[in-house]
Amino acid sequence: VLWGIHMSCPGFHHVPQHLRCQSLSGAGALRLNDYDRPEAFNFASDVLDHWTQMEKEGRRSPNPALWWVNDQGDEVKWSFREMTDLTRRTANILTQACGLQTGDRLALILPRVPEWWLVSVGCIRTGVIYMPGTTQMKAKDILYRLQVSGAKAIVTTDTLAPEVDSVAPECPSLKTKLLVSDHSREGWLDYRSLLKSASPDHICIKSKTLDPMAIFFTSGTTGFPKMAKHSHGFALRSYFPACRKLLQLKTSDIFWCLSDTGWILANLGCLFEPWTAGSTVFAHHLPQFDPKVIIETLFKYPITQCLAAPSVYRMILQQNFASLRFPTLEHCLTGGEALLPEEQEQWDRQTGVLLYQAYGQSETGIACGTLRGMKIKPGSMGKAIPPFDIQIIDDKGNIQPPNTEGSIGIRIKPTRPIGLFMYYENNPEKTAEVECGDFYNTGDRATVDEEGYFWFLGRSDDVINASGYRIGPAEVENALAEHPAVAESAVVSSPDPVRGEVVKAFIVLNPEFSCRDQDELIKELQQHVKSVTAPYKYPRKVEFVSELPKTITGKIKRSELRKKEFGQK
Ligand code: BCO
Repeated sequence: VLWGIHMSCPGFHHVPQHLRCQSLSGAGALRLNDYDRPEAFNFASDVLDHWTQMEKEGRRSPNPALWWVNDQGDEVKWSFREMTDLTRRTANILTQACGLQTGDRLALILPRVPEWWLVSVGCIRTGVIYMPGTTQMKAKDILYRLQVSGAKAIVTTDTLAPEVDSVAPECPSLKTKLLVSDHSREGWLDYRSLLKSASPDHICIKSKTLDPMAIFFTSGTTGFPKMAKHSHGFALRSYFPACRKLLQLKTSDIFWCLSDTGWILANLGCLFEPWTAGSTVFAHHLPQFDPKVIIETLFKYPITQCLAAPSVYRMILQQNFASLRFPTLEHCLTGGEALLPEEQEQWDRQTGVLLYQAYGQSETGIACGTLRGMKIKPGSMGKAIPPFDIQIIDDKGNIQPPNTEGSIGIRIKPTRPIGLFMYYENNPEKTAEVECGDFYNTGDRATVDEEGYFWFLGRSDDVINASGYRIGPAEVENALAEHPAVAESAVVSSPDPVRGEVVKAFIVLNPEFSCRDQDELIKELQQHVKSVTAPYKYPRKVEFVSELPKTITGKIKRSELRKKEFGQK
């Protein structure tokens, strides 16, 4: 198995002299200010290998770089030296066994297994553009991603391999299927065997900061998810002093980010933020979400900081445990959906730990937040984090005064800040659509107060944010349309005490289904959606209606339905 590999750690590639810094205070070897734009940067060689060198020189505590556990009592603890070794081996697998080159795309669909870290960093070493995706995806979701991206390779486990095989013939670009498993499968390369025999010698690419690194799929109101493309600068942003203040991580910290590996939040919380600071990344396999397991884990392991979606904290609070005083927990951060002030206060009361909020999207990473130690205003998502200049704008890009509702805009002119997505791949129309004057328009509505704190209000379009998932209504409506009972549907967001918001479907039935038992039919439709697309999108609420509200041109008025759900006029 992986963790039995002997370490050899060959020649270490030094951090470029111009980026070196004498005093190391929690961050790695780069010395930058918030607005620097170094020409070259690579997270693997500039950050990971830096900490490996620190370990070798005895200048970092013996805490592991990655500490992974599962429900069966298995544990993996890898040092930075081991991470360097294993990710270099992985880089060689990608370029040699898989035949991939810099700029090729790889779909990375792995659960929280140690190999997720190895393949992500292996891609960064080689310049292969990785595209994380949730393991909840079904064959159709995977097919779309492989086709639209022209991916040359996919990495996944036994669970999804049959789904991939069912669509692979329709993906002419797909040349390599890499399996992370203890078993082999016909037509697939066996990652674990290859890792054992791969060479640990690899020379990291010299990536420019603005060279592409990763693609995150992100949902919109219409059509299929867009490809938000990020440069290596996305990882560099974790290095900027303002970003370091968000968590103030130290090498002794043990940081647990609970996000699914398919989301940008996991890239930040499981890779860039903690490792830039030389901290330990803690990970629990958690194949099925269970708040009790999270509570037990926070009691059992010396975790000092935690990052999760508000729904996770909410679900923990709703467990009614006798005590939530976790012995080592010092700092908690949340983001991905709105959090109510009373929930923030309840977390503080029950755990004795403040819950800080941040805000971001797949396009932005963490854009604003309440930095550790900064005054918390319950319900606010904090202040802009440089180099992002965030303003509330109107639909022409004019900056609005404090306490005026508008869209959250991130300044992109005259200079697009490091860390913001580059563009939507193959989609100049959508890229242009989100440009508004001098700003990138996030599509999220908010106000800002006189002290610069942002207050989230909701989406300006029909996109649904259910328990931290961004869901396009059309994706759910298309899935429903495949069921014979559905004549037409409109999908909107609806308030929910546990998940903040959930997906609700208003459905007009085909006449032959109108006398079916309604509860049974709802379950069947929900099951149907779960079977044809990633189940997190399924409508948790369903209402059968005789007709849908429409404009005179026949367009469904989702906003009318949504307003009704939220008790607005
Ligand atoms: O609730 P149900 O049981 O009816 O259905 C659940 C699952 O049981 C089911 N499911 C999951 N995997 C399945 C499956 N069914 C069939 N096959 C599978 N392979 O489907 C439903 C999934 O819904 P869920 O994931 O919302 O539910 P769950 O398991 O209760 O998880 C709760 C949360 C809170 C852990 C989950 O919703 C979550 O992880 N939310 C956070 C998402 C997140 O990380 N967002 C951040 C995005 S990045 C960002 O916002 C930018 C910030 C900088």
